[in-house]
This record gives sequence, C-alpha cells and structure tokens, in this order.
Amino acid sequence: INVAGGSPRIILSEPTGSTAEVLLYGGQILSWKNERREELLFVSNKALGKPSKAIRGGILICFPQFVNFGLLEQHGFARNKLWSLDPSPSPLPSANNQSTVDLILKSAEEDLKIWPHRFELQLRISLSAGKLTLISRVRNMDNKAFSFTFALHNYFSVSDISEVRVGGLETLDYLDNLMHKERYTEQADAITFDSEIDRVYLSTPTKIAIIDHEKKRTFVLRKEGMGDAVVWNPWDKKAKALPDMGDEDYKTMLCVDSAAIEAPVTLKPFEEWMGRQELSAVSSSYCSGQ
Ligand code: TA6
Repeated sequence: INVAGGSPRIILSEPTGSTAEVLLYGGQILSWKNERREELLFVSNKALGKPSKAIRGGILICFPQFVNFGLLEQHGFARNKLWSLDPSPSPLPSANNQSTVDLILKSAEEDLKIWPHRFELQLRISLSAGKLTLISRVRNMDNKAFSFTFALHNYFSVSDISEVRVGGLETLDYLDNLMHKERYTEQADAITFDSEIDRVYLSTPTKIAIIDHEKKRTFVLRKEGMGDAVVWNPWDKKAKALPDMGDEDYKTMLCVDSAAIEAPVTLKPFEEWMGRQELSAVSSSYCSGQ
C-alpha cells in the first residue's frame, strides 16, 4: 500500500504487465492499464480529489442506492467512506493466475441515522491478463430485512464518443432519466451517441460490448446478479455545469454501469447477495459471438 498522495491505495499487477489501482477511499478503482500501459478507465483531469468527495472517474461503488432518494446522498454513501482491507475474505479459487485484493465496508453508527440497517459490503478486485473482475457481496447483519439498489459506475475511456457503439442493449426497455424516468423501448440496432444520454436499461443480457472504432478496442462487460445497465454521457452542457469535469471531457468518456435498480435486492437477516462484473478489453474489431 502506498499512502503517498492522499488516500491509501493498492496497486495490483500481473505477469503480462497490466495494472490496477484501488483506493481505500470509496473502494474506488482509479486506474486499469493494459499490458501496453494504456489507461482503460476515464478519470477527469478536473477531479477534485477532496477527502469528502469521490473522484469523478474510474469505477465507483454505489450502495445502498443508485438514485437520489430520501435522506441518502445521490448514489449512496459507500463511495464516500474509507474502506478497510478485509481481514477474513472468502477463500480464493485455487490455481488462479491473478492478483487480488479484498476490501470491506461495515455500517457505521453515523450512517444508521440515515439508513438504519447493519450490513457488511465486501469487494474482491482481481486482475488477470486483459481482465478486471469485481465481486461484490452484501450481507445483512441486522435482525430485520432490508432492501437496497446497487451499481458499479464504470467510466470507460474512449477516443471519441461520436465513434463509439454499444451492443447488447438493442430492443430492451429502458427508463429515461432525462424524461422523468419514463419507460421506452430501444429501437436502434446499436446505441450511438450524439447528445446527452442517461438511461437505465432493464433486464439486460449478461454481456454488453462497448466498441471504440477509432482505437480498435472493444470493452466486453459481463455481469451476474445485476439485471440492469446504466448508460450515461453528460454531453457538453452538463459537463460544463459539473465542477469536477472538464468542458471537453464528455468526448473521451462513457459510463456503462452494472446495476440492480428496477428490482431492489431484499435480504433477510444474515442473508447475502452477490454481484459479479468482469471487464475485458480486446484489441481489434468486435465479433458478435459469445
Ligand atoms: O445515471 C447516471 C447518473 O446517475 C447521472 O444521472 C449522473 O448524475 C451521473 O450518474 C453521475 O452522478 P454523480 O453523482 O457521480 O455526479
């Protein structure tokens, strides 16, 4: 762990040379570089990096909600807490060629006032050649049931948003956050971008592709336990209005999030939920097979 430059951070590396950087603050993934040392995640140059505010970019853990509702802050408090290294993580599969760190966030007394439920949130981050895997587990530590929504808010780095295409969400229903969360059905063959977008695609397939034509790179997102996918790009006007985002930043980022939003997860006392996300970055053109 390198504590220089603010929040303690963990650097993962693996034999082919790819790396990932994880902050204890928020359990946030701040960087994922491939074996050619190319950064695959977007982080805004104007990111504030203030102790009380999550950095805009990377992968953010949104819990216990991914909306703006009630007393809870937008996207929940987990991204604004100092997490710990998990002293008793679940066992790792044997013979796995990966570099792993296990983090944990437990409910704190101060949070019980705004979200009165005791929980443990474990996060396993594993890096292997060309792949970054996140396994999240939420455990109800209380004597009554609770419900939550959840998202992994992934900021992908792209070369030019106008040249990006997302495959896997066509024909699905979505809630449009720009239209008071009204429900629509996607008509396009693939999603392309020429203005602001903020949608929750519902009951998506387990595989989504983010195809960056200019870089000839495809991100493949595979997910389990998180039925929905959020697609967000603020475009020019909203980017300008965000204090921690550069005016031009919207051109080189796209959020495609794994999420459980429409059907909140309900856990009885001592029950556990698990969500898994695997990201891979593949050079050359995307082929639509599995
Ligand atoms: O749907 C994605 C979204 O909730 C947008 O509405 C937008 O606000 C974005 O996430 C970023 O949220 P943040 O709280 O990180 O500024």
